[in-house]
Amino acid sequence: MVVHEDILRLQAEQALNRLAPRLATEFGADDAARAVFQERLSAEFTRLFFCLLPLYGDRNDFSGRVEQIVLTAAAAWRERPARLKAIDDEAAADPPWFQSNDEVGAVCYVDLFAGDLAGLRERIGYLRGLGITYLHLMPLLRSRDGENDGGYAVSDYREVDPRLGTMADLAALTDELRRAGIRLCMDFVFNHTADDHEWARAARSGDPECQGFYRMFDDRTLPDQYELTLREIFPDRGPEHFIWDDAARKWVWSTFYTYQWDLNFANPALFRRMLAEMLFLANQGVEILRLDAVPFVWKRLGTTCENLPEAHLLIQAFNALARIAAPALVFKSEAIVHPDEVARYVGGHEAQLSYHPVLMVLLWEALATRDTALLRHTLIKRFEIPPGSNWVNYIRCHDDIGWGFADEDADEMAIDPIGHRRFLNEFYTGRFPGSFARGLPFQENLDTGDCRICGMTASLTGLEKALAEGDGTGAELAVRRILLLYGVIMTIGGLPLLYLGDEVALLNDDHYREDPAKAHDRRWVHRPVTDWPAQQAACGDPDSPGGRVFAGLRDLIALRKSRRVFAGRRMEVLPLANRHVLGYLRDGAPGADAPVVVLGNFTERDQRIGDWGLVAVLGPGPMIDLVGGAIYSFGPDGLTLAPYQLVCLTAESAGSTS
Ligand code: OTU
Repeated sequence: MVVHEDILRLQAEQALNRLAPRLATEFGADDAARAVFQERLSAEFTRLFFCLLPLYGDRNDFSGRVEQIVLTAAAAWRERPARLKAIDDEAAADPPWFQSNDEVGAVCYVDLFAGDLAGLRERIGYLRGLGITYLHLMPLLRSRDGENDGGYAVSDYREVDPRLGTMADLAALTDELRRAGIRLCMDFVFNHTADDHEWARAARSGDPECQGFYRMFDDRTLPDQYELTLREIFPDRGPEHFIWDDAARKWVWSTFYTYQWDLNFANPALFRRMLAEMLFLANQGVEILRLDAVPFVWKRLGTTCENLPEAHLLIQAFNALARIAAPALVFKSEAIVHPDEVARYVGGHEAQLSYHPVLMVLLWEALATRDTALLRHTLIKRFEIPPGSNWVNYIRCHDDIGWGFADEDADEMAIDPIGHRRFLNEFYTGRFPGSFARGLPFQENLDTGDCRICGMTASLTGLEKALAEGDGTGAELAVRRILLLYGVIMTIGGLPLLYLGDEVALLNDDHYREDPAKAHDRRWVHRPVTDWPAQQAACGDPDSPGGRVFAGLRDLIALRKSRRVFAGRRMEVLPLANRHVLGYLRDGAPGADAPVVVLGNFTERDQRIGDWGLVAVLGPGPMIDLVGGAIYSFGPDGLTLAPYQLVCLTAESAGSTS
């Protein structure tokens, strides 16, 4: 039966009308709050309804479920503190804040970076000094004892890990950060909870309601059928995605570690409960939620259970509800999957921000191969995303690097994707002859030879090896590699995200091996503890590699902030004849600053660029490099870049404007 869209719209309208008396009761005498809520609800309701309908519309209690979901949002809006309602009013700005060149992100674990939330407050000055405006604190909610996947096994969404502080401390921190011009980003780990979350504990002791929050099975019939089409996520664990729970006497779906139990979003009651948790976090003052593991949140038999259309509807529904009850809230999707799939989560109605994993991996790829061809090809194909959204560009994060470029992109460049990934793994584990990298393999699959890479930026760019060998030239090249990679993400368009520790070139840290809760997971090698006295010494020492990186990075951040041409993501890859050099043009919007051409040399040799096309872009006169301050002229020999040099060229006459 084809149901005409008009009829569905009518149904949505009727559902909205039925809500009015319920909202009147919910808000009581608070007419002002009700009026604002009602207005936003009217604006978003049809969109919300059309997301929920395919998810839950086949249930005969559908309209009651919709009503409960909206009432949950209304309750959260009533509880939203006035100071946050004030920032909600700024949320509709066009262009949105996250497209500004003023924005620079940073990410860390609270305990590793600053001990606890009180310690973090003391580091706000440090972050400000670097120019940070967006701070992602990795999981800081209460998580299970022992192994907890770095906090990605959440035991309670409403309680901060007691070792770090309290929820009140967190809320106060968001205010203090905001006063310092920094927005707080937190993870919303919503694909799974820890196996000791109160719902999981209740499910274990037989509570049918809580059992319905997870994906639990009496026997292997369905699990065996699902397994036929699922992909291995953590190959070290083997191919299984289900764990037998003796207390519940059921098989429980767990995509990641066995103690991370996947939530069942096919159950609208669970959707509503997670909505309440999400809005609770927003009401603490968190402005950006990183949607952890988004591809996995919906499952359907006979599929890979990744990136299903329903996963998108789910996020769109959450987005619509955020627009209604916490408009300042922005989503960042964490989809580390095929680039086509990554892009599908991005947009004003879904996730306004998204990690850009393919840029990250191809920067590393270009560094290993000294060839920017695949990087350029991919950027031309894949940099574009809808208006109202932005990329979050990064070099490293707390996870491993998996070589997630598209096979078809590689094929188009006559590169064998499988062989190429094998080479990259060999290179970054330091096994490839002549490699400068000192990474570790992660989740090596002995059947396929596939693996991913762990390591700090400084260890992957050659600093660890150079220092161990007393090789001064090698250390210098490593520093330049770090600044080249960060220079690209500061200037290419999108919001750059600094992995804290990289700003002083911290190396791999082997201490995790001594902790039985961490020893099995090599990602801990790139999660070092910040040693503040050492860090401060490094920052102040312009001759140490850490000090060089710190000063260089601070200058790059200042450069980004000084020119509006680095806002947004209008970017054109230049077809330079020299494949060792990545070049792109930033020309901003009409009326913005003068155009800038960025050129980056991905090799340890001088590289000459003879493309006269550059003259057409920048004019025939002298050019100034905004990074080093030198004046360049395009002579008969073109221009020459030093090893790993990054320049931002603009016509000299435009050099002094801002
Ligand atoms: C995320 O990563 C987190 O970043 C990890 O630290 C967690 O372990 C994991 O979720 C579970 O919470 O597989 O190797 O496409 O690739 O979500 C990292 C998304 C991961 C997944 C990603 C996941």
